[in-house]
Amino acid sequence: MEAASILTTFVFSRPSELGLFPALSPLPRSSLHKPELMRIHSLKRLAPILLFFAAMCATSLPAADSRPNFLFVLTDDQSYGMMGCDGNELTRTPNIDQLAREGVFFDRAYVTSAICTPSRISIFLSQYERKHGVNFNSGTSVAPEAWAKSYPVIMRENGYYTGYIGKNHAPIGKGGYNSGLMEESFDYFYAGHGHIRFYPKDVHEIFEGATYDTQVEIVNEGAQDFMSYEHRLDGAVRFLDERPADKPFCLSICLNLPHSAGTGTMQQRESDDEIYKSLYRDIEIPLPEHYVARDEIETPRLPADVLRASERQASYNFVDTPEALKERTIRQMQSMTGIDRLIGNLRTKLETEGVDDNTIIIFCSDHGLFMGQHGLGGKALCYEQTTHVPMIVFDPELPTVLKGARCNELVQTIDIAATMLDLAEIEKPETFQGLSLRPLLSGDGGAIRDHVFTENLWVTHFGNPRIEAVQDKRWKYIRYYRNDCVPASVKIQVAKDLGIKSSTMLYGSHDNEIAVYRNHAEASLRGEEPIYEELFDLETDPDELNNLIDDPAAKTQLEELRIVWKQQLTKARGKGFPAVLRYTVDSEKDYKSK
Ligand SMILES: [Ca+2]
Repeated sequence: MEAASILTTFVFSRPSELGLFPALSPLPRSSLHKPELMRIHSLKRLAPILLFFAAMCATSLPAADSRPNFLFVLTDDQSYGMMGCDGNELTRTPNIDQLAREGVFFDRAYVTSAICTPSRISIFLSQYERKHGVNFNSGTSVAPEAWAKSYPVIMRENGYYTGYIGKNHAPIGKGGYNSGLMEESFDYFYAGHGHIRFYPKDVHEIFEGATYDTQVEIVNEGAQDFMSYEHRLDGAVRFLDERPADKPFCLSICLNLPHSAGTGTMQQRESDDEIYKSLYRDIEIPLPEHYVARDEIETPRLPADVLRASERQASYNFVDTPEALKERTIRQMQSMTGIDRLIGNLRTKLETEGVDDNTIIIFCSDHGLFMGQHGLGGKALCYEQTTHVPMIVFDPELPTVLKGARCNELVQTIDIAATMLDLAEIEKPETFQGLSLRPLLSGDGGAIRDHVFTENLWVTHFGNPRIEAVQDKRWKYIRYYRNDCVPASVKIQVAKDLGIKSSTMLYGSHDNEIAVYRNHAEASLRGEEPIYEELFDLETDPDELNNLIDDPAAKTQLEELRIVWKQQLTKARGKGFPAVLRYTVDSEKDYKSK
């Protein structure tokens, strides 16, 4: 396929139309001392030649490694459509829009599992959840041998200086979040395990010394410090006080916004930036298309025995009324503008350090979230609202024709790790299931995958069913399986009757749940039948309103996708028992659910 044929023209608003927030206080960017160092960017990517000459000269000075740096920013629960560049006309995101204007915007990017922990592990390991086997309800953590094949560990082994900042929602090693393996796996670690909320200092000691109180600004301070040649931030776990000038870096920034745990804890404190207090509070906030308030639901979006919506976690109840939804929407918009300013600050810092023309920036979200569309709240579903995410790849060396391009090819978040290794000229391990997007970034290639596979194995008392979905560029087929879990409402009542905490009943997996999860992961491959199916024509019905599963006119597409479903599921599962360790309330003395 010709490069030109995969692209569509996209018109951006001019930055001046988007507003520059003159009233907002700027964040400190370069208050830290920067030593005079040779600018790596002038070497660009002549690494092989330079390394060859360096070896020939055999001097005592190390040769500068000019492979590209990577700056990977992952947001939390950000659906497609929350920024200017993906069609939001109210939320101001001029810096991210500019990044999209200079990079490639992947318009058909999908996660693998639409919930934090499995999605983030999928990104680390470049594996579907069906293969890696870790979720909130799996009773497992990632085994060290699996983690050894994660992109940050591989990049570090291959000479990259690595950093991790923000929120970690992946239990790694024996003891999960308490193993210490995550901290020691990076050269620079400045993150909290589990939610870091809007005011991270309230819940994580590591951020105690931060200048600011709010999440995005704390993350910004950490990222600025990481990119500086001299590290000065007290809280960060690191081995060196200097970023080595002769190594490329890979910095992963993982936010806990616009996630409900972040927006739900915003308090408009006096010390908050004006963005988080007054922005968007004087404009009309429309309800999302297809919004249905809880009291007005006549026919549930999914049959009540398929999705037990009444058992949903209370933290998503803000979707139930227009008033509560409006307040939450404003906070999400404020968060997105805060994140946008972070992106602007990061790019300025790259320029200051002289590495902007050798740093690849990747921006993505771990999955989306329902905001009351069709009466739904929360995630862990395989609809577009939860699986379709924005993805931008900015490479300073993109061919001119691709700068600002919209790529319409199907891609998945497991492709990010494969892409970074490919661009860093590092061979990917056999355990990777993702594909490199490099052909789409060079204009050399057409489709890299014909189908997308998404799934939900977070099947608990909160009422979500197991789900498997396959889709091509036009058609999408979804299978739902029975959820036999005791409902949350029953557990809460029993806890009340016994006089014990309901959280004891609701959170934390016990050993027997490892078997339940494993059984769920294998059941459909062994022949379990779905209790409900859906088929959508995304071309004519992008909001997935008309289920064509019984439509004779769509019989051919259904039959074809049923075959694809089995192929994709089998491929996603892979072979052998997943590389996981027992990680439960029973195995850990100090287990805390994250
Ligand atoms: Ca998330």
